[in-house]
Amino acid sequence: MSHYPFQLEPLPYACDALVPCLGPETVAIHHDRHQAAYVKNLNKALENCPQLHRHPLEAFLLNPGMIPASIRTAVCRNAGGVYSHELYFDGMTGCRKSTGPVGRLAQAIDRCYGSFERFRDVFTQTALSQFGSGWAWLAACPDGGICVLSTSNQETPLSRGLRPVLCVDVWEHAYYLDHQNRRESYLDCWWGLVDWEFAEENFLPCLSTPQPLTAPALRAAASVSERNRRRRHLARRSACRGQPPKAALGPEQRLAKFLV
Ligand code: MN3
Repeated sequence: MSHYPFQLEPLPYACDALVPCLGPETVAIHHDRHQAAYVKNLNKALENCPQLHRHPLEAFLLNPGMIPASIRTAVCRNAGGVYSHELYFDGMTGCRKSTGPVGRLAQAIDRCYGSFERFRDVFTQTALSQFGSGWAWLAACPDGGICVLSTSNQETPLSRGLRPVLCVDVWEHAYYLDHQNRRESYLDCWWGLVDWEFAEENFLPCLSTPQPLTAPALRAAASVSERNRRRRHLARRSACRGQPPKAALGPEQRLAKFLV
């Protein structure tokens, strides 16, 4: 998640890779318009504050007190938007098949919730009961366990000292074109897209990073997640080989297709 100026991370799959759960129009608008706007507005908010330019994204969310009061709200909202959307898009499988929880995360789910079915039920209910715009999260707790929570707007679990492992966007823009107001229908098919290997990659560093979260620990975790992302994108690109080459279209071309 690097540092200023932040870039719009490309989608790790073609924008039609999540069909039928999420159509290409939903994914293209969500990534190329919504996520892009958070990146742009975050850079704009930080523009005249060079002392913040070396910090990773997570640092703003973990320690908002270091941001001058005049830009704190803008930085936190937009940094939260960038952070959450990267985790959300990376957390879906695209061309690969979703497997179900794996490794240490699968063990933690069983230990904390008794079974995957029970965990899924708690997570779904949490996502459904988030009133208005927000997110549902699977997060790692300081005691090595996991928990499920929802947040409003662009707040992330980092502000509560929890490490995000997986998230789902329940703002209506994430699903309205495909599911209208039926959030339950969106969540139901989202479970079939979850990339559990990605979630496990996020969870493992939480078990070894010293708690409570500190800026150096976060920086180390951020560089691990950056390396993981690069590796994952390469793996996905090769998994998607042979699929229609829609990912080759740039954002503006993709949107032009839908918005004529
Ligand atoms: Mn969104």
